[in-house]
Amino acid sequence: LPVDVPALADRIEQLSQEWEESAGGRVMIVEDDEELAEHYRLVLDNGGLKVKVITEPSEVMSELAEFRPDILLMDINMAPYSGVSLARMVRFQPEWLGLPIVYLSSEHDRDMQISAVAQGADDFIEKPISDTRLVSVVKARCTRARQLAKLASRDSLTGLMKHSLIKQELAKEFSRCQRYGQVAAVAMLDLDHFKSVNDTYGHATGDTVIRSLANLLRHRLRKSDIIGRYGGEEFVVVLPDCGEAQALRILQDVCDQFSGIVFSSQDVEFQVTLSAGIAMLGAFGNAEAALNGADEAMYHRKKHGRNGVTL
Ligand code: GH3
Ligand code: MG
Ligand code: MG
Ligand code: MG
Repeated sequence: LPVDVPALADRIEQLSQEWEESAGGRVMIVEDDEELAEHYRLVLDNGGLKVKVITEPSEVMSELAEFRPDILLMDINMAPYSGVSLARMVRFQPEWLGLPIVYLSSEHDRDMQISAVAQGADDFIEKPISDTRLVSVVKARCTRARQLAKLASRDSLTGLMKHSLIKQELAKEFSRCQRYGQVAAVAMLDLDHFKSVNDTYGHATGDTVIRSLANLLRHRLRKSDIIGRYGGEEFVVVLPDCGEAQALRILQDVCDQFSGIVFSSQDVEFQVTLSAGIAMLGAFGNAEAALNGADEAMYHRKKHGRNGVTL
């Protein structure tokens, strides 16, 4: 087989970068043997992972919510508990449906191992396991879990953050502003008369328009700005370290540039405008209220002429 050496080198480079990204991966270990648990903790900690050891199985559910691991490593026999029923319990929560669960057990019976995995886990590692192998398996799974979570939080049409992630990021920015007394703005953007764009040119063309705005935002805004598709034809942007005048200038610029784009559908050319509302985070008691403020400002703009920005 011919081997494409440069491509292979690129791939190896990419893989080692992913490996680096797994640093700080979060591992929860449920193990009733305290000495063994401490050993795993040391090994994984030395591998650059953040580790939480649970020796009391009944605490797993509450600790999960607190620690939010990327992977759960579990013993099977923890009298009077069974790891299998614990895994089933974890899986019963929609929130933890995608959490990798790996058994780490000295159970040698193959049928037992297969049945244990079938009941809600991802894999079974038979003890003893070498330290290097443990670190490598856990890191690989952490990397994959993080990549999946990242993918799941992105909108498939535009690649922008989805509703849930943008709200999370806005809340983070809000507390940063409160803590350090910084200024930041949040803006809500909504396409004007978009229903008629769809009705006239079709949904596929409508999708192109939505993607164009996403691309414009990506190019026009700073790397540190947070951009999300809030809903169908609604976008939210968060501008850290940004005062009123600057926020107005940026959003007005986005508005102008967007209205200048000429779309075409079956040889008919058309343009689309947008309305935006801005709120300064510092003027509100919480992130949710600031977002409502931006929404109200946007509706104000809709009522007073569209194609522009209101603060
Ligand atoms: P306004 O200026 O008041 O915002 O009018 P509008 O027509 O834009 O507002 P409305 O909320 O009534 O309509 C939004 C439209 O956006 C309706 C829906 O079909 C369309 N839409 C939502 N999501 C998508 C999408 O993913 N793709 C396409 N093509 N259209 C979408
Ligand atoms: Mg045990
Ligand atoms: Mg709308
Ligand atoms: Mg609209």
